Parts: sequence; structure tokens; C-alpha cells
Amino acid sequence: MIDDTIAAIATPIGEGGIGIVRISGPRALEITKKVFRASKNKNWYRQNFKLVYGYIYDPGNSVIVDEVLVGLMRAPHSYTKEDVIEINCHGGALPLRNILELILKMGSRLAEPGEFTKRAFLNGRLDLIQAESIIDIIRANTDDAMRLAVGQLSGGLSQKINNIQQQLLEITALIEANIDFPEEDGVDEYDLKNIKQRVEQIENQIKKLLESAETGKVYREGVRTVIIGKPNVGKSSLLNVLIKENRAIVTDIPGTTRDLIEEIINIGGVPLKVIDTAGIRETEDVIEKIGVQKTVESINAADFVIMVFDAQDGISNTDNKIIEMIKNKRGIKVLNKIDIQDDNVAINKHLNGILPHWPLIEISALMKKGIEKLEKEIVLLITDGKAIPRDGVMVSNVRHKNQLVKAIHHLQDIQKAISRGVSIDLIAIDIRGAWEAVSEITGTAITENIIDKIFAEFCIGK
Ligand SMILES: Nc1nc2c(ncn2[C@@H]2O[C@H](COP(=O)(O)OP(=O)(O)OP(=O)(O)O)[C@@H](O)[C@H]2O)c(=O)[nH]1
Ligand SMILES: [Mg+2]
Repeated sequence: MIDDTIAAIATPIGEGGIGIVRISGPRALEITKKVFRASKNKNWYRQNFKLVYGYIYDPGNSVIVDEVLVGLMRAPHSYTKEDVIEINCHGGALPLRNILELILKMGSRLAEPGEFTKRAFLNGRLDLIQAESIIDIIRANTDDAMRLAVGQLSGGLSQKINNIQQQLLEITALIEANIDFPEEDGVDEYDLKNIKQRVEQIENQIKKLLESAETGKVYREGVRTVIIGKPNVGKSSLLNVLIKENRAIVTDIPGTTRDLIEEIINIGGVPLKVIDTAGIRETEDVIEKIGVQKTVESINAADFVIMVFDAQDGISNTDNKIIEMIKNKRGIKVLNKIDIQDDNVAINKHLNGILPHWPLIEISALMKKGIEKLEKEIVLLITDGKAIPRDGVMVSNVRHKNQLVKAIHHLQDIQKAISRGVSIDLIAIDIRGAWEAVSEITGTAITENIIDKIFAEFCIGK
């Protein structure tokens, strides 16, 4: 039973038209009454879901703090299923902070990040998938990422997971029947076969969900993409055309870019965090050296690499060194400056020989040629050609994916055990294991530790 009342500023800090202080818990109303004077109706709190105009004042000295609108959402019809009050004040740092301080002084506790949503989960308004999707909605960078998150909030994925849980419970029932009433000569052969068949079916359903999990993750989290290559090949020019903005400095002096430049772009619905880097070469320049070091580090952290070559310059030893660093990554080769050098037969032949599993695209960053083709190819490589289904039901969260993989291991152990004729008690343990793994996804069975970890990712006031 949650018995304390929490409060936090629910809007971003900065200047805005409105700022909101949110309060949730059994004392939300009592606390608000102490600091709020409605300008007309003294019994304002008798009406649910109505905005009431008035003033927040400090009961200590009767000084007015701000002019506000107060919204009351009575339990259980609120975000947390508790009494929730939202004080809409003027959107500046001071009114918000002063109102929050007053509320805390009157007996509320400062909410931890994600604590409102955590309460919504603990009070049964949302399952864990839905709660996690809320943070995904807040952080979505593209419409597709948003659609995926909303699909999960509306319960599509939850339904599939619940269904799997249900099937596992049915198998448990079958097993228990055999443990409770053991035949003199062991487990009923028919039941064993039946169990094995059902386990196999569940395994296939989970595998199907996992098939698209990598793509789901890409839409949800985006892809860290680095643009690398020798100095002056046109990396910054490429970044600029991709983000359609003159973000990075472009000059004909090799070694122009020193710091990493990061931008988030939307290519075909995939959020791409593109990082322009310092061109890699041996250099005595102290600043450039640090830049090159940063480039190397960014390669290690990258999910995807765009390696740029210069059609005019050809391929050199430096390129070979770079290729050594990236050969185990996923990526694409880009031959730039084809406007200067249009006979690329020789260099293309050479390029086809290196990183042969990476496609090669010819572009001119300067003339904006070949960019669309490049974007299409990147999306294809990153999403494996898979789009988000219409209903948005797709596994996108790594936590969910890991739990499903765990469940599969248990299910595979069961099938092996049945083939080997292992006792039914042992099989029951693995069914339980699979059920627990799946249940942790929606949160039906989950430890407090995991719950705390999940909600710590949220922002304050959510
Ligand atoms: N003709 C032509 N010139 C280009 C093209 N792309 C880039 N350039 C020129 O090449 C020079 C280097 O471009 P940058 O984009 O600064 O190259 P970079 O790879 O970022 O260079 P560093 O930051 O020094 O590593 C500039 O003068 C660009 O205008 C292209 O497609 N065609
Ligand atoms: Mg540059």
C-alpha cells in the first residue's frame, strides 16, 4: 500500500507559457487546499475534472505566490489511480520552484524520476510494457518510433505476451495433473507428447516476435552512425547534406574537423545519430591528434559506419589502416566527388575488393547527387528491409528481447528433457522458468530491484 504523497515539477525547466506542478497520493487534495484559494467557488474540490481558477499563497505569511489553474483528478480516474492534482502556473523557473517548495513544506515528498508512472504500474493502471512505452513516446525522434511506442502503450504487445503466459499456465496445469495423480507406471505418454507439442508452438511464437526485435530496437533507440575517412574526402559535406543544414565547417584544408559533431536525423523513419569525425591521418598537430583519437573511439561505439572515399584521390595506405579498424562493423562505402572524376572504373574495382560485404554507393556531396540512393541503402541495411507493422506490435526494447531469449532457452530444455525421458518434476521447473521470464516483461512477476531500475530511466515529474 502506497501511503505517502509525492510532488514534482512536470514541465521542462525554462521559460514557457505554462508550468505544471503535479501532486499524487492520498494527501494531494488536503495539501493543495492549504495553499490554494479558488477565486469563486470555495467548494471547488467537489467537482472532478474541472480546472479551477485562483491563487497559490503561502499560508505562513499570506503572500500570493502565483495565479494558477488547478486541476483535480480523483482516484481512481487519474494517471496514477490516486488523487492527482495538477497546478498550472506561469511557466518560469521561480513560480514553479516556489509552488513546489510550498507543497513539499505542507507534507508532500519530492517524487523520484518516473515515480508517477511507477505508481500507475503498481496500482495496476498500466503493465510494464505500457509504462516503458511512455518514456519511449517522450523520447521518440521519428514518427515511426512514435507509432511503435503508441502501439505498445495501447497494449498490442502486452496482449501477445499475456497470451504466451496463458499457454504456459495451461501446460503447468497439465503437468500438475500428472504430479498429483501419478499413474502407477509414470507420466501418461499422451500428455508428454501433448506438452512437447505445446512447448514447441510457444517457442515458435516467441521466435516470431524475436525475428523483428533487432529492427524494433533500431526504430526505438536509433542507430549510432559514424562518418569516417581520410581528411578532405568530404565527410563534413556529407553530414551537411544528410541533415540539410550547414552544420559542420567545410574547407579544402585537410584536417578541418577536429571535434566530433553529432546530429540526429530521420532517414526513412529511422532515427540516425550521425557523427562527423576528424579525418584519420598521422599528424603532429596537437589538436588534430586528439580529434583523431576521438574518431577512433567513436568507431568502437558505432552501430553503423559510413566510410567515405575520394574519387579524385583514390585509395591509400591510410584507408587500409582505417579498414583494419572497421572490418567487423556493419557499414557502407561511399565514393564521393564523382562530379570531378566521373570515370571510376578502376577505383570501383579496387573498392569492391575491400570490405566486400559492404555495398558501394557513388555520390557527390557538393552537387547533392546520389544522396537519395545512399539514404535508401542505409535504411535497407539498418532495418533489414523490415518495416513497423501497422498495429505497431513489435519487440523494440532490449529488456523484453532478453526475457524472450531466456524463455526460449527454458522451452528448448524442456523439449530435450522430454526426448530424454526426464522426470516430469524437472520439466515443471523449466516451465516455471519460462513463465517467469515472460512475466517479467509485462511485470506480472518481477522483483522490486528491476522495477526501480526501469523507472529510474524516466524524467522527473513523469
Ligand atoms: N567537387 C567536389 N568537392 C567536394 C565534394 N564534397 C566535398 N568537396 C570539397 O572537398 C573539400 C573537403 O570537404 P570536407 O567536407 O571539409 O571534407 P572532410 O572529409 O570533412 O575533411 P576533414 O574534416 O578535414 O577531415 C571541400 O573543399 C569541399 O567543398 C564533392 O562531392 N565534389
Ligand atoms: Mg570535416
